[in-house]
Amino acid sequence: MSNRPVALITGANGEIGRSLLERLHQEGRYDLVTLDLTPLPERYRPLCAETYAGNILDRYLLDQLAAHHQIEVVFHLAALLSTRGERDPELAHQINVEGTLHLLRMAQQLSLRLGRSVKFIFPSSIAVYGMPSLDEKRRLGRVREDQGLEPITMYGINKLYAEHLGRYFMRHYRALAAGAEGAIRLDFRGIRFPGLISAETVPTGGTSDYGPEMLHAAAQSKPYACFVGPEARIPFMAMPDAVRSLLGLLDAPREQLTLPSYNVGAFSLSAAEIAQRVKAAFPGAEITFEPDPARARIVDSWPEDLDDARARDDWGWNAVYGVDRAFDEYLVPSIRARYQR
Ligand code: AKB
Repeated sequence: MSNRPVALITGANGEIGRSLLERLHQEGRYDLVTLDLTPLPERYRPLCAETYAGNILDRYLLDQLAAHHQIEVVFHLAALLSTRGERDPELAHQINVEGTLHLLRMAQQLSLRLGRSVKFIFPSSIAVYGMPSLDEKRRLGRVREDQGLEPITMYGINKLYAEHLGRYFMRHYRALAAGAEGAIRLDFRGIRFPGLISAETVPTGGTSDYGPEMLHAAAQSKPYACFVGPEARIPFMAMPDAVRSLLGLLDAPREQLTLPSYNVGAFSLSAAEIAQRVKAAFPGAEITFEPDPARARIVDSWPEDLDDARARDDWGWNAVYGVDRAFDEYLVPSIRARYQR
């Protein structure tokens, strides 16, 4: 172990986790410690100072982690996504809420021990929003952080509550305890992501998965039946931008941050528009629409687009990958290369 500060990444084996690990390793600012239910694949282990396979609900394991590593930054990525969460809502609650509570408690204790605030970076989601109807979804268009917060999925409810928990730990934790005023508290920073599309991995358990699934299926010459209708529209973002946004928020001076959780936007597409782009890149692609009413309803409840003015103003957020660049320079060439290997 070097004398660099330590960053803990939970859910490191997931889509965001793997990309973030690679990027943080390239930057070399932190010793990386990871925690995931499943062991990290061999190729990622050399990037880390230490890897742990275990459950975020295991408080003893978290205590061990905190005792052995001087963690200064936590990227808490572990979560059960929206489709999996609807199949097992109680498990979603345990992982997304109780698990987050354990990590927040650990980060708070570490902040006291270090004598400075541990940064807690939390990916939230468009799932925190709930549009009551398609008319309202169209009327609202790009939603601000304070609009339409009536999520219809367990996952969305969990993420919204976890944002509040983070705000509570940062500003009000144990307000009645002696010496609470002026006590050191963790530094919570949340990001509400659109559906993410990576060229490297196919997501599992989400409801925005039809975007990446369509693309990865076409690149492998597999037919794809899309589980939402052609008109379904939500915002998406390319994975490199998602990682950039996490690091941008991490580095923002605390005094410039005016919200506990920020929208970040890149582009908005209907399922038909994704299919069109996929077919243009892979002319043999066989894409059909066979909507699953329950999953389609979830997508309809999410906003068409995100208003990310606050992130732009407060910490200079700006997506590098607009829709053309995302498809032409990142997704299509990388996915093509990936399946030709
Ligand atoms: C999901 O589909 O559950 C996630 C999300 C939008 O947060 N990708």
